[in-house]
Amino acid sequence: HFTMKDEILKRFLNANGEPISGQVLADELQVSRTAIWKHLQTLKQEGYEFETVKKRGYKLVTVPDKVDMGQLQQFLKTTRYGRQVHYFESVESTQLVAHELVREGAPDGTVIIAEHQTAGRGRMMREWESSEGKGIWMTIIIRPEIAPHQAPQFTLVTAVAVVNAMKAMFKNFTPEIKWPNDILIKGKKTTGILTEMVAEADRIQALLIGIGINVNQQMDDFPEALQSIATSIAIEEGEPIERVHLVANVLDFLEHYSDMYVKNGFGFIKTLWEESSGTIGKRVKATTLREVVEGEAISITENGVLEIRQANGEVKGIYSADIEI
Ligand code: BT5
Repeated sequence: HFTMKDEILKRFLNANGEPISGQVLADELQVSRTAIWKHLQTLKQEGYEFETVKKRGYKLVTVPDKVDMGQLQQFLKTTRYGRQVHYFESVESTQLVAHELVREGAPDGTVIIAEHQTAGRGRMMREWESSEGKGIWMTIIIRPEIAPHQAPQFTLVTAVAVVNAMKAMFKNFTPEIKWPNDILIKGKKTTGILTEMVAEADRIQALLIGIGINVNQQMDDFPEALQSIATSIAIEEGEPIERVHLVANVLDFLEHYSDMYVKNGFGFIKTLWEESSGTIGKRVKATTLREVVEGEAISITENGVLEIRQANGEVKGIYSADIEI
């Protein structure tokens, strides 16, 4: 939640390195100077550094590379998404925290974000490698007015939001969506999406959209088993990235697209999805829980189902699978 400390931080960030008087802050925020000083001590413990400027107050000289509430509010343009943030240095999985918060009634757009996950997970309880401070490991709780069977479409809505946020920010590579939940750069995975749902028979209570984005890893930060299949934005862009900008952009796009989706249906998402798809037109092998389907990926349907034309001409619709291209 947005606290007094966040408000103080926001003012220092907005001041662009100019000093702010402790007395002015105290007057404006209607607290004592001691209270201001205590909040500054807490911020120091979090890695922010201040200098005292004689007769003029304090100035912010070092901002840690963190995706905390105070910094995020600087860049957000959303009305709901990311307006409530639960920030952690380390958690098992932001999905688990999100499930708890859903039970407690967390509002639409609540974000859980962690610098490090000790038990990050992918689909079907696979492991998701979430190295400390290098990626974006977050879950967004959303409460859209849709039927449970529409939930898988939100994986595609999210993929389009992430891919377009990346395209708006980075010029040295072109990210592609791999159906259903990956974003690849030059064929290597940079983002995975995990959509979970809490629902009654006919009504969604909440979707828990987990997004893992490799941002500032170098190749040797990845475990060996991932080095041939994973990459990060910094590797592909050629320079380190301020994660908080990307988080804000992803949330902006996601709020916009999910609102449009709820209002107007899947049609325009499908168009955006096709624009960034690295799957359509390719020969693929889809492994579902029941079977293996091989052929050409020809389209996604209005429901987000992937259609594959097999060698015998028969077209099969795939609802969920692992895809090899
Ligand atoms: C996914 O699963 O791609 C969904 C990943 C979702 C992660 C986010 S992080 C925030 C939130 N909290 C969580 O605990 N999870 C979500 P899937 O399609 O099943 O892919 C999993 C496979 O990707 C693994 O079996 C590995 O092969 C590979 N993998 C694991 N970590 C990776 C990484 N950091 N980068 C690229 N590939 C990875």
